[in-house]
Amino acid sequence: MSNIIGIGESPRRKEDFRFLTGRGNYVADMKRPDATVGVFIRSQHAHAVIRSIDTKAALALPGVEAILTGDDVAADGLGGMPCGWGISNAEGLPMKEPKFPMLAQGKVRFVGDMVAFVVADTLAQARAAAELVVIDYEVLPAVVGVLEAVRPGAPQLFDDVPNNLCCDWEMGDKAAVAVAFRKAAHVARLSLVNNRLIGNPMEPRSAIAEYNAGTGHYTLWTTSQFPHVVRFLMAALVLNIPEQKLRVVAPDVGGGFGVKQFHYGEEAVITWAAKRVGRPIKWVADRSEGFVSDRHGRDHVTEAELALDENGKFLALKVNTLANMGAYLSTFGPNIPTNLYAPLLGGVYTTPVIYCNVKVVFTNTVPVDAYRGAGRPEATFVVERIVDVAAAEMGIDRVEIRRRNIIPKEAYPYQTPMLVEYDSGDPMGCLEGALVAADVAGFAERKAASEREGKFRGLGYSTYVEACGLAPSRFAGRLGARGGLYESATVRVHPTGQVTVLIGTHNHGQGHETTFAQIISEKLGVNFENVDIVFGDTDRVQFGMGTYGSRSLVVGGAALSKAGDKVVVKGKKIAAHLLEAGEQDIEFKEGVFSVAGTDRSKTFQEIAGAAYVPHNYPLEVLEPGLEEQAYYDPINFTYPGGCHIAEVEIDPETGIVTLARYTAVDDVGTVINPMIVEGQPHGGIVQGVGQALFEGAVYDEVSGQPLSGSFMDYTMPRADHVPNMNVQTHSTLCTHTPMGVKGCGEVGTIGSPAAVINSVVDALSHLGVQHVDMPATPNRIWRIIQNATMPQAAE
Ligand code: MCN
Repeated sequence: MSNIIGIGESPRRKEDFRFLTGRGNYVADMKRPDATVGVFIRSQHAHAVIRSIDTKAALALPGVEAILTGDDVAADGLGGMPCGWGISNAEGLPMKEPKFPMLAQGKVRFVGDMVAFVVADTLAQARAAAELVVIDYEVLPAVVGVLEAVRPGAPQLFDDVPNNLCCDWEMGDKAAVAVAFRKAAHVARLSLVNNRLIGNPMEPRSAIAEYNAGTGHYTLWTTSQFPHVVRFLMAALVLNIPEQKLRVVAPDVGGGFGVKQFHYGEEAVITWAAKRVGRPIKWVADRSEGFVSDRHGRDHVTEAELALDENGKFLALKVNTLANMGAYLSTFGPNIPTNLYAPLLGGVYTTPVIYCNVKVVFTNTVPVDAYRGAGRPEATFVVERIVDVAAAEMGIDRVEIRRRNIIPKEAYPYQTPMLVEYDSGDPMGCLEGALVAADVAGFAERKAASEREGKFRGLGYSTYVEACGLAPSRFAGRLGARGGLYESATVRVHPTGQVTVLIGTHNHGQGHETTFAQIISEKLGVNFENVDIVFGDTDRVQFGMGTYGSRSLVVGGAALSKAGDKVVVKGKKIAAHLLEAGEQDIEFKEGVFSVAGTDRSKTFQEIAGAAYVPHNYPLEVLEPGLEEQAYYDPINFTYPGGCHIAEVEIDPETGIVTLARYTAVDDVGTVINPMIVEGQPHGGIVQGVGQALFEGAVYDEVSGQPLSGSFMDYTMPRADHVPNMNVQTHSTLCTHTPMGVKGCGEVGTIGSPAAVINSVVDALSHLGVQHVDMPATPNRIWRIIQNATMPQAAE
């Protein structure tokens, strides 16, 4: 029976059966024969010189195989951890790029920095040995905040990085902005902090490494979003081993959210150590280790100014940001607060000139890199907050000021002043749709009802745009990317007509096994259950760039679509031969090749069979087999956008903010699977609500100790923190992706923090409150209310 499930349908997710029945294949559950266990010894100091490391007593313990330190790394002449993106300042001078050793050499620079690696027969033995390693530190003063790090006299992390400044980066037309500000009728100003976040995917990072002395091959199983990139970086730049002798497998991964899209030192150390020890090694991070070693996200301090004319039209935007890089440059680190941030400062508005300066700064904290949204939530937060500040100061309604400045649908494609050109969009349509969906008309009544109970109620808007589908390689190359950003797919049609897809993206929760199967089921007319999606294994899948930046459908899906087209082209050649017709006369529809205008036809299965049983085959013009591969490099980003409306209720007695209603109308282009396109924003919105109301990585400013190193001190949002959300789409088609698709994986985290904080500020606006920094915890809100009503009480 035919079961073609195509674009626009919502079948059950293929992958869920194995997850829901406990059959997932996670690294921590894997067992290798004769495996040892590895434990990292991490610095408990934020900044210190390593005077000596004494491993003698530890090595004497039973079961201990090896204890490796930075000296061993240096003795083997190995490289440091590479950064995949190089930025430069306005004069073209490259960023400061200090060495990031696999294991600390001479100095530690954050709590969690790796000092030694202990390998033993069992976890208990490895931990016992780690306890006996004596490390003599000379503790140095530490600096954790960006403002403090660039002050004269601040502790210096690296001798050759003056003022801890990695790069003084800029984008936009500074002179034109200055001219526009001189003409402004009003200037709105805002200082804000974008709080540091810890991703906390459900599955902690883990790895198993194995070396085969017979063949010289290494295998690394790792919790990664991009196994091919890990293989390339590790083989070519870190361990200097032949790339073809290294297999990297990223099997089922229990959530990534960006945290697993970097090449981590742990991966390199364990692979290197596996050869030295001569046995497989397994390392599984515990949750506390994740807090101080998973890359953190966000952490900006920003001053923004918006110039407006007397009618509330935006004339210019000026943004100065200090971005925290942590102690070292992670794989994408410097790219996030610069190239993924400044180009989106135009938002959905016609602001004609923009200037952005970003000081990228080293501090004694965990390295900072991409976390879901990566740069774009930060940009959206700046823009959507300052628009609200301007509206309040000028006495213009917040929807009205947006209407006056939003790019009209007819103006697309729209060239922004910050490099990017939005190909399509309808932000006004999203706004109008969201106003209805959120029942904004009924807000006054709901507010009055809250007031009767002594509560404050607020409504917040975020009309946002983002750039996803990373990335046009040419564009990225101009901006400092040290690699390409295309994607690859192979469609392997078996003799039975069943299909295996090999794709370079990685599925760690987004439903690729379902949506990619839908694309092929529709394109080839093959039953949905007869399409399998394979990813995450460098020995099985051709080189691919992996998953991040909501690129899997836009870039990977496009490669897949192209490869599927090639299969159809070849199928037509085979059909023409079998049906004794001209190739141009062959039509293909719903799995059947037919000669136009006749009843002569062959099914897809018959064609596949013939491809592998080429009796009577014109071999001089047709090769046997039916397998096609395509690489796709986009010509532009895609620009999903939309309008999010949050409604909160605040209890002034406790400061607790309750998210009462949440509405999102997102433009994600063609929707492949409506159920997944509802689920992705759901998850993203909850993460954005987490940033706005609960989460924040905090360090002690003097010692550099993390103060939020466990779930006791770092609040993740829970199911009862969010209401039923109203998530809808209002799509315009992307003009350059094969299926008109735009990404949807990050829209939730990008749109929501501003919507939530704008609603919190609205709820407190009668107290004269103009801004609230994230997270809007009960403590913070209670103090704000106390300060506004009884100034002395908050002290
Ligand atoms: N999709 C669709 N129609 C569209 C757009 C997308 O049906 N118009 C489908 C896609 O086919 C895919 C899913 O929606 O099944 C998400 O697609 P896409 O926007 O391409 O995003 P990616 O698959 O590249 O996922 C990455 C993105 C990012 S950057 C983070 S971080 C993230 C996220 O998505 N991490 C996640 N969503 C996550 N979801 C889960 N469960 N776990 C994570 O770690």
